[in-house]
Amino acid sequence: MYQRILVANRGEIALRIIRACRELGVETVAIYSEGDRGSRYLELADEAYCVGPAKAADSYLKISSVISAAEVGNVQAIHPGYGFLAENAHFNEICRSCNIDFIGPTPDAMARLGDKNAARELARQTGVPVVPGSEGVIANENEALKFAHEVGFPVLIKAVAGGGGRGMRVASNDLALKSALQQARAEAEAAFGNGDVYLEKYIEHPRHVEVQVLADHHGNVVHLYERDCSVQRRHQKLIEESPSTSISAETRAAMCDAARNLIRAAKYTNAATVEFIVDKTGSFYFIEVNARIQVEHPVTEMVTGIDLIKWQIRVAAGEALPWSQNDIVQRGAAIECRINAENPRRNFQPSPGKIDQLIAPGGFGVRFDTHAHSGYTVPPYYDSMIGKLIVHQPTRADAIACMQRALAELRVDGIHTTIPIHQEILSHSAFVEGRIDTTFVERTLLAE
Ligand code: MV4
Repeated sequence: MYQRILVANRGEIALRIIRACRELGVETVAIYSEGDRGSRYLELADEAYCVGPAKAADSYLKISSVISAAEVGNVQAIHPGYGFLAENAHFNEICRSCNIDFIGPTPDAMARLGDKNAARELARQTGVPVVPGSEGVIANENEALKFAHEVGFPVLIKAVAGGGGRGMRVASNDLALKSALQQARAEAEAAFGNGDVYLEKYIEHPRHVEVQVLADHHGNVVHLYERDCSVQRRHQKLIEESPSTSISAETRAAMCDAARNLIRAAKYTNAATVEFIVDKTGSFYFIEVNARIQVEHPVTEMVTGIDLIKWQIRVAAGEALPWSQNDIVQRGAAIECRINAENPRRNFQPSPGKIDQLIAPGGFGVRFDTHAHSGYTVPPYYDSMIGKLIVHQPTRADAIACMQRALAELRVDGIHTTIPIHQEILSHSAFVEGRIDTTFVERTLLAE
């Protein structure tokens, strides 16, 4: 096991990783930007180094500064968390060339799955269902039109380098497809430095269901069931839960199996999330692989009883996973609400500033992962998520009641938060009955 690792992140996930390390007896080196100076969780690390100004591009994203902190801190490994450098294959490569383990997949496996088109091709070869799509990158307008006429409109243009909905365009006829193709190319080129796009049949009103997988360096690959992340707004997830209400037991088994096979075929190690969309008929299609720990990992931890962060670290250090697939059970129901410093009444406008008072909820089945506290100032420079409220109960109905009780207990004074929208969603009949797809929030709640 490692003696000392660097946590290349901030906020709640940095704190989450520091906590796991403390329990493993691993020392931690934290990094912070000038925008996070004095953050209380930094005191829980054994050391903390400033890596630059508040702007992420000059600090958390600056590879030379992060590596310098790792060298000075004399660490054996780096945990990247999510966001920032977590899926940067170049950073991953540099860590290894400096003799520092990157706690995540190899740069090869990361790059193999980071190219959406290559990942889709691998899925196809592995027998994992994929949305009907173009054979690789679209060369020109005629090829796009030809594909659209084959599978029928609407079609979706996706960037090879894309993700999280960026560089995506829906088109419903020839004329729209021609202009959408140009727009998508330009947007992808600007955002990712790669204008390559491919086409898929557009699945309307999809549900978003993803499978957590863990793989070690000894050939063991297990899935930890699914999370349903359909409650989202503009590709920003609001609520995640496990199990999903969108799939049958048969679909669950097939989807989890498919995810496991894909990760094995990719020769991938560490934690991965295999993302699917599920259509109205219950058919599922592979979308992409997220080669990092995800924000919503706690719901999986609650239903499986497995600490994903600890296992990421152990697997990176060469330990073997101790379970066969049958040992992993999905017990009860877990729900997570992302608490963001945003004003849902003002189009989710960011609401940074000082939290005058924060009172955390507690009690049976309640977990609150946050770095925030009374007197904490939410900086304006980063993601607006200030915490995650997670509940675990025997049934989904119990979990909903527990979350409503916990949300009512949670007090965050001084800034606006997404607490009211969560209360609205949890009491909405469509959510309670599990009738939710990715259009639910924008269609139902924000329409008034
Ligand atoms: C799709 C789709 C419909 N049809 N692909 C959005 C983010 C990216 N990871 C994949 N996404 C989608 N791909 C086809 N062929 C609809 C979405 C989509 C979506 C997916 C997951 C979660 C939320 C979403 C919201 C809108 C659209």
